[in-house]
Amino acid sequence: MKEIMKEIMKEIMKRFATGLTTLSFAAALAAPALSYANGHEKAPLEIKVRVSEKGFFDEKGKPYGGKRLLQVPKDTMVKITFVFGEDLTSLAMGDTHQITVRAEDGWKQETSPLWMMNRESTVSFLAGEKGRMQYRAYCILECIGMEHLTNLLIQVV
Ligand SMILES: [Cu+2]
Repeated sequence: MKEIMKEIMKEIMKRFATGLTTLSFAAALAAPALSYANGHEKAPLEIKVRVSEKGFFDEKGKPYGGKRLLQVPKDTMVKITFVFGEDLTSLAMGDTHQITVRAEDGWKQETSPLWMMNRESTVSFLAGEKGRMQYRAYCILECIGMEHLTNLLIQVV
């Protein structure tokens, strides 16, 4: 009787161990599939850009524009999250922005409208895809400060 119990326990332990192995194997298979679903080995580059009546700013509050471009490495998935960045005290707080990112060949992607109730929207693209070496981001709505939201240059390096 004791021997039978031992055998059963052994069998249970064996199955348990096999089950665990199967699980971790499945997890190992699933993980890269999730991270690299786009088929590119590099991790995506995530950038936040604040949008306000004063223009485009980085996370530290430094303005883009003029000679200050946004540079992104070639063949990298770039995710730019545009963030509604109006001051609470500004009239523009009630404003709405909507940003288009456009390449020289006409490819473009738009954010959703950015305003108080929808403060973030992300645009993603593969930098340098189809020979695109430069992108330009600008607001497509008539807004306060639209003259400052015409030219965020994104350069592929
Ligand atoms: Cu705008």
